[in-house]
Amino acid sequence: MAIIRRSRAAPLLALAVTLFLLFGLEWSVPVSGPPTSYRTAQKLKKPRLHFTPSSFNWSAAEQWYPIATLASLPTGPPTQLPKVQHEFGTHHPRKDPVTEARRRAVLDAFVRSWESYKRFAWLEDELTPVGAEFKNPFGGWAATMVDALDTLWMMDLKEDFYKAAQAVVDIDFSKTDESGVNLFETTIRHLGGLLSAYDLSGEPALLSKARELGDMLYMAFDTPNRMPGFWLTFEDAKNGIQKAGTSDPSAAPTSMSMEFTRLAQLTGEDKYYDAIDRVRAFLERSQEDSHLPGMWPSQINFASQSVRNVNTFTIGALADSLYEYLPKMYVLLSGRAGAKSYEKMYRRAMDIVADRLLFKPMVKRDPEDPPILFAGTVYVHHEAGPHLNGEGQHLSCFAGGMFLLGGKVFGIKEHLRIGEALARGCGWAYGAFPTGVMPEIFNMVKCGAEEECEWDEARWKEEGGDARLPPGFINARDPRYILRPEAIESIFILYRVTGDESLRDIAWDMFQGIVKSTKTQYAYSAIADVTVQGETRKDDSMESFWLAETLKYFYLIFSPPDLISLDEYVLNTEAHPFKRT
Ligand code: DMJ
Repeated sequence: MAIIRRSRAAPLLALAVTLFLLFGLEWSVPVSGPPTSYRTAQKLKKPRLHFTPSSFNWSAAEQWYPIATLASLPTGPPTQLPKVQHEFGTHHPRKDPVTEARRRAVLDAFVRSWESYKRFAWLEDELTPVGAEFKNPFGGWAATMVDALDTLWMMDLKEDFYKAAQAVVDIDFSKTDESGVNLFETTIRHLGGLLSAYDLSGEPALLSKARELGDMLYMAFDTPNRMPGFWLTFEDAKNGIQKAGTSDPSAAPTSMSMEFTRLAQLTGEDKYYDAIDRVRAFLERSQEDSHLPGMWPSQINFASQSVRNVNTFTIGALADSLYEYLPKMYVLLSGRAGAKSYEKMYRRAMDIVADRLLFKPMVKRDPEDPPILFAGTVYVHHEAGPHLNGEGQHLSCFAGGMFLLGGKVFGIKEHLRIGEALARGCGWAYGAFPTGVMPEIFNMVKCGAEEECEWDEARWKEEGGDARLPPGFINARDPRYILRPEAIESIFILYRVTGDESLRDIAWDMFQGIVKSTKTQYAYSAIADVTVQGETRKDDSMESFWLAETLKYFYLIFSPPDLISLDEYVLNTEAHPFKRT
């Protein structure tokens, strides 16, 4: 390469300064082209956002356990997958007054929460909705703002979108009071939020910020066996002393696949895909090795790559999005090479879930009403074998949507039936409690496999039921509601899949229950107990998923079905839509 002399360098420098003044720093972080088959339609003539790089460049950091050959992102033409959404047709009532009023009510709840976040917690992670202060559980990088960007876009709050997005692309991810970050949460909330905001707006600065964050998170894979730990500790990463965890939630390292795949698709960089493909290969290798072959336990030893250390099997807390991402990865890869592995794992795991984890509860309902199901937890005992505990969780309510998506894309009718019954189960449980909201964790009387399962008051009481709980429930072990989205998520997907308009009434009842029992002077708050009559106790917490997920799903169900069509987008576990390409 020729040496640039001083005299010849001056005009080049002048050009560089001019470019800097015109386009900010964007030009200094080139985004390489994605493979043709993943190119998105958007090309902005005049981007509005100006990217500011963080003060530490992780892409230049040393890899202590480098990789000889990278697995490449599958290319080639996509497979035409079956349609996910119901054929709504042109006669669909796009803006009937009732639905429109409901959509506006959701919008108002969002704006109320967002305005208080702006006023009291701008650029902080979370608003405290009772005290009108803030807290920073996720590194202090504006978790609520990053998480809410795509909702702002969908709700057509564009001016707020651009103000927030500019603040987000100015975030310095190298500045935090913490020594490290929660890898899973930062991936699903921050990286997922940035990628979907880019997919919707086409603003290149958002992709540059996503890439910069991706480079930081990628460092977590720099361990002896390339399995990431639960925390990304910055000094450990810089000094090459990271190790995978010995008992980490199985969902954590396994649900970075969508975000890293989308980042690889958009940047053309195989390293992001390679990182998560090694985790996929481990899951595939170990699927039959656990105490409940076909499923992975709630915690995994990623360091020794053993799935035999724990005997608990659930699709709720700790494990949920491991399963959720199996069909979603197939969709994100549009069935290309590599996607088959996700289909195979999904089919096998769901056979076990259907056989072992799902149960029909014994409840007082009209036998003519559509069937309902819940997902419990299986403990595999050394001698007695698997035992199903009829413990439901709000977190496992996402499963209705998962079965519906899997049922559609893989053409499995039984999964459509199961998905509907699971979604309806959660919707029904909301209505069963006096607040109109279901608890975080609860136990129900299980029906036997074959029996008719008619209401039996004596049996309910024998198993621990009493008048303080709705019939059929025997405890509310964790009676909180923390503004979670999973129940409305599945009802929304069921609506988009079936077009059944009565689901919007169910959603409206759920929304009213939530608003009534969580409203504070400034926004909405997690509550201590959904089983109470009258006033609820507020826990002064509003996690970012309230704006990113819960209100988004409510808004979408009352919007025309082509707003974020499930045939064009696939949503990550934080409800961030990624473009299907
Ligand atoms: C969100 O962060 C995600 O949906 C995650 O998968 C589970 N927990 C919360 C919402 O409940």
